[in-house]
Amino acid sequence: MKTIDLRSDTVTKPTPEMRRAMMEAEVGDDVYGEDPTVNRLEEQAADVTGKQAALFVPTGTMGNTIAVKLLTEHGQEVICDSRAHVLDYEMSMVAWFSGCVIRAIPTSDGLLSWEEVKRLIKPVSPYSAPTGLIAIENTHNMWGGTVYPIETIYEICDGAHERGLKVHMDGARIFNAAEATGMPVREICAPADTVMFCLSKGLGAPAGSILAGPKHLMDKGRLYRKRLGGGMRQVGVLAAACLVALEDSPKKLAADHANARFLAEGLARIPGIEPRAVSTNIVVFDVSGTGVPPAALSVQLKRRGVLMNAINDRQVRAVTHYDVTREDCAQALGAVAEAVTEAVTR
Ligand code: TLP
Repeated sequence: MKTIDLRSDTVTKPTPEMRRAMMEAEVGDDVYGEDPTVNRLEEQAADVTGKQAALFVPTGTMGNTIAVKLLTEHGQEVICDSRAHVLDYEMSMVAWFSGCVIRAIPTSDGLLSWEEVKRLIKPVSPYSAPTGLIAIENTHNMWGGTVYPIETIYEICDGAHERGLKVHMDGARIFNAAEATGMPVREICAPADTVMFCLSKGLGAPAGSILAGPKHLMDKGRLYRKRLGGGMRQVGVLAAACLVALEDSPKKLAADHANARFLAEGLARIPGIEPRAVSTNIVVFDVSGTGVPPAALSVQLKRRGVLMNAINDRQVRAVTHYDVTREDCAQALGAVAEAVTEAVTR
């Protein structure tokens, strides 16, 4: 039985083209800046984001960690939404590596507004930690792949810059935002000081992310990357797959988005299940109305060859990607309906 893995788009396997490129990659020692394939990837990533320079990092977490370090001083506050990846899933690296605390804003969709941010900005004073940075997540993972309207990004960035603050965009899935809005990536992240995006999620590379921003910051970021253990030597073998991902994969995202909508429509027909509106490739759905706890549902689905993660005590997340087809999604819907009915009638 084929396992239908909807736990995340991180599970995508490299395509035959990526594997071929990996095998043929020209490599050198990237710590000396001598890996031609990494250098090419960094140039293309700078171009696609419209930033002066880019840095190839092993993970999105390392990209965010370096960005926060570059844009803050020890003892400052970082404003983000209360379910941000930097807050909930990065093992307190904001505190651990940058010595900052987070000021979280509760939202109903993961998207901050300048009105909310403005109220929480703190000046230097003898009491409070001054605000240094605003981190925005686009698309927003745990709220179901929600997308920032471009006006909101400008309002936040312009407002922050007027006050001498920086903005980092956690754009792990910025290509999904580009697909959803029809805007080029470079326009979406233009007003942010730095942007991180992942090649290892919907774009399908086996590993690798990019941090992009001003050249002087990326030069400094290279040192932080080494300090964090991210000097990866002949890593052109990975960069080669990332170049293919950058070139080939964005055009596949429309199908992922359509599959996510199909999943959500089907889930909405199952009594007791309430999916959030879908904008990209992530479906977050509330199962509390079924009486089946999310973790139990996840176990039941696994027995039926379908993998989805419970993300809290009410919600389950399903993420579409190029390794799941429309038929797989239909089968996954059948498995959810069956698991719920079985639990209810037992
Ligand atoms: N997200 C993963 C898990 O860590 C939750 C997933 O399965 O979705 N920013 C955002 C918005 C992310 O969703 C992720 C990974 C990261 C950063 C970190 O990327 P990696 O896993 O490469 O460190």
